[in-house]
Amino acid sequence: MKTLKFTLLISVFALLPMAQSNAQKGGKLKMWYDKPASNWNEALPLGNGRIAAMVFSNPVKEQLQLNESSFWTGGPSRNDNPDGLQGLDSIRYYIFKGNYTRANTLSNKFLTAMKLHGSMFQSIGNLNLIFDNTDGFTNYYRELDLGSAVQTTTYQVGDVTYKREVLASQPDQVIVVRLSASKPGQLSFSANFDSQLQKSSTALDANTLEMTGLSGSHEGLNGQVKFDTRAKIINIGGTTSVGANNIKVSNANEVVIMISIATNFVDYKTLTANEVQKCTNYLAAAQKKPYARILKDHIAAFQKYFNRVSLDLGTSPAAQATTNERIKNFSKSNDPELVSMYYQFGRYLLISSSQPGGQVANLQGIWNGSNNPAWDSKYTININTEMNYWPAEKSNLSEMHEPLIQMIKELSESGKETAKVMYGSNGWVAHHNTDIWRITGVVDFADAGQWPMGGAWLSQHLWEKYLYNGDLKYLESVYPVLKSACEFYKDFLIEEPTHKWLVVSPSVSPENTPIGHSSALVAGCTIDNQLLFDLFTKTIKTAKLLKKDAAQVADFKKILDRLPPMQIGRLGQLQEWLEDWDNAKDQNRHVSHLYGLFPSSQITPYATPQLFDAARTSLNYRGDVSTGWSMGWKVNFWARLLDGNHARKLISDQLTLVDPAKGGYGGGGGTYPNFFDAHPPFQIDGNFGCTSGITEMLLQSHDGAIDILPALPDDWEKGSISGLKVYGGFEVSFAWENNKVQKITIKSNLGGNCRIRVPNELNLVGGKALKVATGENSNPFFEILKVKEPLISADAKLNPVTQKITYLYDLPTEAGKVYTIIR
Ligand code: FUC
Repeated sequence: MKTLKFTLLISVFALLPMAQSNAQKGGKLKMWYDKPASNWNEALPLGNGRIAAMVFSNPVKEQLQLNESSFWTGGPSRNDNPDGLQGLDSIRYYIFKGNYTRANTLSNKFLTAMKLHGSMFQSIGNLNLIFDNTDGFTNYYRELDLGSAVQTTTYQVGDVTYKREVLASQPDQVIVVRLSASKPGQLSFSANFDSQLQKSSTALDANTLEMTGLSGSHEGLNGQVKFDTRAKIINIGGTTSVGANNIKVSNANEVVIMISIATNFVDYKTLTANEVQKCTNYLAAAQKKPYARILKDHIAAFQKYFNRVSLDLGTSPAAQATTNERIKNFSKSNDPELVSMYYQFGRYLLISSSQPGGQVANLQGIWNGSNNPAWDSKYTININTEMNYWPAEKSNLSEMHEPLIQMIKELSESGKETAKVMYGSNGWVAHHNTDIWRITGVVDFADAGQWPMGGAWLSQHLWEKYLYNGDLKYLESVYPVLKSACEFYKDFLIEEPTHKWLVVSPSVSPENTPIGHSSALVAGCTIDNQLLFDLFTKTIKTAKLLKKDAAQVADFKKILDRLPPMQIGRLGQLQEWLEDWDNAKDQNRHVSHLYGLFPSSQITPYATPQLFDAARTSLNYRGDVSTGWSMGWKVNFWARLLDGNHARKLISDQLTLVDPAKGGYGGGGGTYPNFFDAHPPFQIDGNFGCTSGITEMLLQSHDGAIDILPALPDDWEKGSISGLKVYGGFEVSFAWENNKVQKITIKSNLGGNCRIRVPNELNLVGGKALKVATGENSNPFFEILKVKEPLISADAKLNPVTQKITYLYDLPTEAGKVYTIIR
């Protein structure tokens, strides 16, 4: 098929690709490499929230490993153990008797799912482009520009320079590859699809490839998700011809390939969409637009979110090296710009893997090359899924939070039956895992899965979102979910014999067995009590704000009053369990009892100094180096403990290069060459956790004020950040020098008192003095939670909590106005 046209020829040569000069390599927001990816953890991720690609950028063979967010094994399913009620009383009996082993056996028998432990997120397959004329390529360069979400590769063969650009467009719902060369007629390659799950892979015509397939079966549940994927090859110059299951392009000047993917997924209960129709519709619409237009619209849609926040921590000569070298050198060099790029990479990943109306970012976001991924690449909701969304509101990506809010609503539907069938309770419950089918039963085994608190943790996001947007209509839409979560615990909580507190039983402190015990199963562990304190407090607040359910509020209040207080144990630590079982040698990656420190704000330096000190002691025992997500969490912890240097140390631990060839599972987490967090293996939560943690080092708003530079490490003495969001709807930008705040700009979206805490004295612009703050903050979004006084072991030795010198100011604001404060 000949398509050479004079006008198009002109446009091609106007865009002649050039080899990258040294000055063009890298840049503030560009990850770059001087070699093609030799494995998946070197390939670069693109995504539009629904479809995604890992791009390998090999001149000889380009590989785009493709994902679609609804392509999971199995189909609509549930996994409640119907025998739950038969075993519940005995399990509880044995727990209170201290026979945890017996309780564990019974729990596995009566409560753990009988068959289904969650479906797996799978790979669609690959689009492969096998090129002629690539022998002896030179001047190789590839980059991912985080500022535009475009991946580019350039290389030279002889006197011809080749260029590839790849993007995943949100407005046009296609992945687009543009190939060009500095001389006409130089592009010759063959293109094909492959997949382990394919049913067919054919060339429909000389310009269209199609592959269809079906998701895999797992745990006896047949795969029911069908996909259709098509690649449209639009060549300028040259010819195309059809092979067995491929298309051969010869001597083209330029080629644009549009890839469309669709499945039959409608929602977690329904698989009736026509994937072929959807796939062709996306493609037909995209094809009407020239590449330049698709590129422009893609960049605009991406930057609408991405450009809201910019971070500058300074630069250094270390920033000249390739990204993999920089990660390798990080602990030995001064490379603050790698931190700001890593920070923005987290925001880039959230925009690319979680878009309104789409699926929640899973354990690998939306990027998975395996059909049997670690932990099924599903949703672990005893920390990991929540962590994915920690940066959403604060780093001004509120829209990206929506898929999670939707998933919580759906879990509140499916979890109702679980509550009834397994525990005979009202309301809804979810345990420590879920998947695209919104299963809410107990997966794996009791020591990990018997945690009926996944819904309680997720529900915190519903209220948290409100603290940023102040939108009562939104709050009203999620109130039934909060109320129903409380109703579950109202029925499910039982009285523990010693103090007559109300506790959750059976449960576990996520994935941690007290040293010396043979089972993790317990009653009333600290994280459960903290989660319930938050859940009931926030639900009561919501009901009051919405003027609803006064009688229920009174009931909820009684429950709140009977929850256990936090306890400080004999080692001066925050107790992880109801009993003082903590062990100074316990270095488990989960630090669940510190949920109260972060993401919750029950433990703060100003309101609860004893608990603050105990949390710090616990964290010191736990140690620093761990899996990727655990280190990401610890960055947040140390930021909340106002220790910027320790938080900075954890960032350094996290930015330790992990060799992708090593594989396996383990505690030595870090970062792969493509910046993906290594659990290992790849798990995206560590990326998101660290982005949240860096924000927390620079800005916090949970402790009664907007705290600016609460945990600045000594070596970030100069910098600026703009566009962050805090409680009360404020948008905050500021710059600092010599570790002192120079200038703050605050946009008030909701009005109300703006209380700021800063490390040095400041004035309003124009010389007007700021009012020194007194008393409680009148802004209700900054209300400090009043937790019970802790119980403290007689053996505990507490350390003093010394406060840094800070200045506290009040600034009355009006909605829509911007305020500038200077030194
Ligand atoms: C829990 C964690 C693991 C991993 C997995 C997805 O089992 O303990 O470290 O994050 O979830």
